[in-house]
Amino acid sequence: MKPVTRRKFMTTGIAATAGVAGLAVADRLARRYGLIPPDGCGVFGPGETLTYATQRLLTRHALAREFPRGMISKAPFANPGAPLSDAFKGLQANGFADWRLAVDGMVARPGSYSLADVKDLGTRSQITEVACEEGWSYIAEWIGTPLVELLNAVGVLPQARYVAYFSIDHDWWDSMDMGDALHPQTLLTWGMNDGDLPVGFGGPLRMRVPRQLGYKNVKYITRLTVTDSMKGIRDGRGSAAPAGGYSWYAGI
Ligand SMILES: Nc1nc2c(c(=O)[nH]1)N[C@H]1C(S)=C(S)[C@@H](COP(=O)(O)O)O[C@H]1N2
Ligand SMILES: [Mo]
Repeated sequence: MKPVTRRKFMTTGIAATAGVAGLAVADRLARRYGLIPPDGCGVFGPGETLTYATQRLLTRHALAREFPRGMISKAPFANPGAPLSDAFKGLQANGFADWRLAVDGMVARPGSYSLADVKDLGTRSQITEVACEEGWSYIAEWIGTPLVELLNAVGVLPQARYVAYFSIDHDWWDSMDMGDALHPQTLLTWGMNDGDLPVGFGGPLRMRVPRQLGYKNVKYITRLTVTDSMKGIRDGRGSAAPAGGYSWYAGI
């Protein structure tokens, strides 16, 4: 008999249990391995926990698909969203020179980063797809600083489990687990298709987490919080999405 890896065992264990004994048991198993999404006790319940836990065990290190340059969309769609605030427009008026990204929570060195400070931490570009939950998508080149570089600079404490990120506008916010936060394709994005990131696409600074659906890709981010729990952060569900009927975990 071939030795079964621990991950394989856990994955097939969780999936098989779900079929045989129902989702509640899968939920208990996932809980044992700490694979519970922040809104896992809510309306999406054990179903979402199963999707999240199984995908995480199978795809922990997987890369989102990257495309050749020729596949970049000629007319990418900027989802307009609500109008931008006066606070945003004030910062835009002087070329975002005063834009700051605050980093707090479970970090050794909380700080406030200008766009130049972020860029100094490193650059990566990749050609990936934005896929909206409503069914449309486009491919673009995204240029930014891997989130992991910033997390290394601030020194994430070992008990951290999530990174929450907040927009200056639209009450939009979200969070991801450390697997996505430390993933090399997760970018604090400030460029697109060889130029600055246009405001319509979330400029000057947007989270790009290409392993998840469009709504996790929050535009106009001004704050990151590293935490071990979503309780006490906004509505406690880890994201603005659950209030609108979409799950916290949106892996693709
Ligand atoms: N601040 C903010 N971020 C946001 C949104 C928004 O309305 N405001 N819309 C989200 C949704 S639902 C999607 S699908 C993508 C759309 O990205 P795009 O405008 O680049 O197409 O941005 C996400 N990020
Ligand atoms: Mo969306």
